[in-house]
Amino acid sequence: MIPVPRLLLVVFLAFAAVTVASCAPAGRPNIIFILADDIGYADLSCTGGKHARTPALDSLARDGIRFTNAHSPASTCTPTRRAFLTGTYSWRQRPGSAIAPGDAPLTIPPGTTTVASLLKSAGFRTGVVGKWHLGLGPEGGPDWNGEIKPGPLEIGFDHAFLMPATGDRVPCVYVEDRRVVGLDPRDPIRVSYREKVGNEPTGRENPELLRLRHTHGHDFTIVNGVGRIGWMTGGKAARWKDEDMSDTFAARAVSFIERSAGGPFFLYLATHGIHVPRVPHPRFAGRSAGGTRGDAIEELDDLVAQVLAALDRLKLVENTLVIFTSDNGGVMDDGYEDVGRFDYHPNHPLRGYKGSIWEGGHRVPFLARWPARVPRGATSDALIAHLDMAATFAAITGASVPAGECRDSFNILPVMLGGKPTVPLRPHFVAHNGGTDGPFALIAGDWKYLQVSQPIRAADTRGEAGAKAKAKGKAGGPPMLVNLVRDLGETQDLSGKEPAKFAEMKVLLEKIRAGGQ
Ligand SMILES: [Ca+2]
Repeated sequence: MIPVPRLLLVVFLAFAAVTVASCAPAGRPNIIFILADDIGYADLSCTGGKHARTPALDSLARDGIRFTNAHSPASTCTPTRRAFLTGTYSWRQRPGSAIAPGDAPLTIPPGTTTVASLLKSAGFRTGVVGKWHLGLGPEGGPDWNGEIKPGPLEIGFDHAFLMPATGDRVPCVYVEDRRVVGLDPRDPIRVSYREKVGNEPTGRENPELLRLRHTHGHDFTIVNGVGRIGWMTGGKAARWKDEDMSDTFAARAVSFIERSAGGPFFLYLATHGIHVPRVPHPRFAGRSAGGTRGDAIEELDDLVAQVLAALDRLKLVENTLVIFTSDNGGVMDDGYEDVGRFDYHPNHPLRGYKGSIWEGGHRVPFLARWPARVPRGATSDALIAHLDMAATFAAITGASVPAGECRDSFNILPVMLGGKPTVPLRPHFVAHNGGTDGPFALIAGDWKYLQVSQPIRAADTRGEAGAKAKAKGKAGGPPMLVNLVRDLGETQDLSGKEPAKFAEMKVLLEKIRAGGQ
């Protein structure tokens, strides 16, 4: 039996907890930011896709707002993720804006303001689950067999469950907080991106051992029957199974939500779906109308469904902001024979793919559901970017952004809540494909200036069948000016017809690149 003084204390604390909860600002939601990988503009049913069914994602669009002019900060993975977390273009930051190797050191220095550190300072419990690809550890790279530090826990996250880099890069293990999960110390991990380590088979030397063949690259160490980029040895007990990865991330996300249900919490859920290698769980194999790539989309939708079901079960739907978007545009063949049918364009009606400064490289689906505040079934053509989450989340939660930090982030909350401001909240957006020195493109108002025109990659041309994008363009071709309102497919260069606008956009891009807004 509980002694009376302790019983009184328990009753008081329970009352205090209820009082605090009921006094919390009504506008302070939990926030879940789901960043899918390589999902294109037309890959969801609710954005016009016919090659996969996405009922969970469609429900977000139906019950929230769908943006049609949202942009990933780059058209490749690492720079987009860094820009999202820091609210600053990746090309402004050291050590440059390349795609990080799997053994790179942490690319966001501790002390940098991030979306996570902002929300943590506002009293949120913060977690990241899924693909990291921002480097880990100190200069020289992480110690996979020891404490992996610095990492997400040093830049604002309370908890992390990660794939360190990408599914096609070694090491093929998960990291929880600062340790490799399930590592047997008698079988230490060694990783190299310079030379072969250990004597395990590689895709190049032993292609007969592959269950998924590569189309280019991806012929280093074979893990789980798939050739990867980079060499690894050891850590056998810790290695992931590709087909279980989506369910693993879903379970870890749900577990974090359950543990944080007292709120408020922030979850950055970075899916592996649908990056290569696409190896969906057997329950999705052959299920879609779009081959293996379509199956991977349906698996991704199922991951989102598991998260939404947990919110429903925990009665957190009403005051949780759930955002779904992609880290760059869609791509078909990205190195493995895991595509299936080619009779659709993942970014229709946009031109180009992942890795391009055409709209197909960076204009992506963007859905936001928050029943307490965001109107149901709304659409918005306001220009927004993942960079804007820092300022927007700060506005929602009352967190204050330190001076000089998150400098490319605009508060887009008014348009997320259904408003239609007469002056754009984000006046412009600079697209790039990942290189620190460009090429860049600038969107401002109806116009887009491209520093160079780029080709449609030969490997992707089969995916063009359903698209109208047939513009001419050569690698390193001359700068272009297009009108996105009249010509979303970027087929007509108006630089000759609109020389004043062309010059104005060129100068504005130079100004922003030099540090201005
Ligand atoms: Ca990506």
